Amino acid sequence: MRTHLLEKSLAVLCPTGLPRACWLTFVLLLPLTDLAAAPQTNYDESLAGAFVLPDVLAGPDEAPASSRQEWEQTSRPHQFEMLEKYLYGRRLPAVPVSVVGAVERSEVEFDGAHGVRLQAKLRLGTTADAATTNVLLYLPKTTEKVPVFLKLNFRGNQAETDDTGVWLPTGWIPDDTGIVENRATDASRGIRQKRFPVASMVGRGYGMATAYCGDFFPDRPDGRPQSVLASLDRPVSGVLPKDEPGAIGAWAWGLSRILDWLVTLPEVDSGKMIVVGHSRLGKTALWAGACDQRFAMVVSNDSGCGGAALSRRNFGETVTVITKRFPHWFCPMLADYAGREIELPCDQHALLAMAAPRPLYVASAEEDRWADPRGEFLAAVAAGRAWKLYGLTGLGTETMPPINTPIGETIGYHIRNGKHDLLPYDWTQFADFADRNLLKKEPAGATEPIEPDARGQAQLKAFSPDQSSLPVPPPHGAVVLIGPGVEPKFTSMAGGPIDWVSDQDSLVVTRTKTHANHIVSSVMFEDADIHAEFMVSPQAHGNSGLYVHGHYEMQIYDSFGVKNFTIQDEGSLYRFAMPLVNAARPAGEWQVYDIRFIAPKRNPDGSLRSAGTLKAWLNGQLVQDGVSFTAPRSPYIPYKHGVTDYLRGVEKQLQSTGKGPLFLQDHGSPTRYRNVWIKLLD
Ligand code: GTR
Repeated sequence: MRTHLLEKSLAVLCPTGLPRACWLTFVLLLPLTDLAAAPQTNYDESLAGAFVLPDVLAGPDEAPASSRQEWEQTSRPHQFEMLEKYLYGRRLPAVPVSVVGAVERSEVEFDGAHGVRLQAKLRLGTTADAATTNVLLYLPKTTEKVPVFLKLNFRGNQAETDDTGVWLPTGWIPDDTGIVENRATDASRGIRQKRFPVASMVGRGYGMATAYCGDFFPDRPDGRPQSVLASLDRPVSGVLPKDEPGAIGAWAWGLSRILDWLVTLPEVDSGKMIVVGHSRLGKTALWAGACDQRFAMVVSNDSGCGGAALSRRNFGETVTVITKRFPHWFCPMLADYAGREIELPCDQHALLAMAAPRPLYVASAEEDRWADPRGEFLAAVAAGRAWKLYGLTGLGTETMPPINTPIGETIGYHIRNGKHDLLPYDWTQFADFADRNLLKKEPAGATEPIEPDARGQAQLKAFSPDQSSLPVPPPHGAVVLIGPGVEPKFTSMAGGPIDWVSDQDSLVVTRTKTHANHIVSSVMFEDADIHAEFMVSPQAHGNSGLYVHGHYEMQIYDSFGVKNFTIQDEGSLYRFAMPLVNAARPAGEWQVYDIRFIAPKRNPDGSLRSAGTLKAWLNGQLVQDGVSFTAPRSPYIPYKHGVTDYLRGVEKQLQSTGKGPLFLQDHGSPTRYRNVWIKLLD
């Protein structure tokens, strides 16, 4: 068994594919890193240390489970017990959950899509001092039962959305924007809404539920007396038992109590409830999924130390640091292992293995080194043995994937570019994974047409692009017009090769005096979602633009900070529609447009069938909200100014088929473009 164990760990330690013998020598020659002596946070992969992981399949007699029965009856309970004893404290008992007053139900509209909002105040227990929590739930409008994502939040439900109908919490919340002297005000509405993309998730058929973690345990070292633990008759002061649960135990218990209520709702598919959490609440989601197997899928986002990341790796946050800074999160026993991680009888792969055989998703972020992305990936690799007992493939690889490349079968994983955060990109991957694993269907991209509505019209999914972190990876099915390693899919105005300057992954406008050296996409489309990242130059006002079909120009201009902005500033549909806000960034910074363009439609006799519309986001803000038009709107058009034979042909084709190109405009300024992609909607 020893050899087997060592080999297993080596597989975890050397995912780069070096010959095993070479790693064996390496491991045997290297003394185990003395983590206690590590003076500072280590971010050097070569100093992360070598270690042997405890056998995740081991039962109390150390024999590993060799079947799912042995796992369920012996090894899983043993591994669970160790996680209780050394990390999270004993699982708290269930209590009866009741609704205080009535459930509030309201119809809501987001981005043109209809949904339902439910709010309920839940009483947790029957005693006079029983705690309460406010649950916020959004559901799609459908007669079918829906799967629901449930997550706790950090700043109250009002912070997760700008929906003014959401109840303001009254309890203690850490100070933040709009949270004044630890109390929520209206100004805190929506401060964390990017972490809870209701419109797009509800548009995909998922319910979205949330509650404030502080309802169960205020997140501070002295929060215990105000926590649910008091009403559950647990000690809240003095020397605590070593295996006494802390905030993570209380938060996980809270998730289960919310689940008790959610599964009673007729709109909800009780067998498809997904627990998700970010950071400390990602650790919590994993522990909730371990404690409560009614959660059908478990999602950890950037959960790091004490979450998905292996504690034996000396990289980023350590047990020493976390138990000092956050003594209230874990049970007191964990602090005894500060600097002695190597002696912990279990490691975090055991926490991940608790989700088996259910689908598990682990997400990391490239710049979130504190959470140790590689340690999270390696834990997912090592946990895979539990799924294997069910004949299931976990990640299906031991090689860490490149940035923004989701992988895995029953265990999903991605490492996104950017920082420690929960972003729409992460949510898209969770929903794609849930589509495949829970709903057993191929994911429909967020902008794909969906089923025809009652009038037989194809409806489009709600449009709310992710502009949170640049560059934004092209979604499934997008055609990349400018991108790394891609030959630009543009021609000159004459239909020949372009002369714009290629610089790394970007293209820079080659200026002409006549301002007519535009480039013309070789991809033609009728309706499309268009994504373009650009950087304006201070020269010639940074003037450029995205001419959709050559007739509608989303303006690019050096408009940063302009107060009295006009119909010619950045964000405008040039000389036709004002920007809703000035969202322009300074010259020299990368900016991003996402445009949903629906072309006007004509009958065969040329008469108008339906107007066109355009919706656009600039740098995370909506600048055009469905402006409609029936005829070309740009005063300068490439079919007139600087026209060529090639463009005469393009114009003819546009008239007969409704399909045209995207032009990137030369207006005398060396604007830089990168990561331009287009998703056809026709
Ligand atoms: C950090 C902590 C991490 C992580 C994070 C968060 O300060 O060190 O373990 O949980 O907080 O929850 O945002």
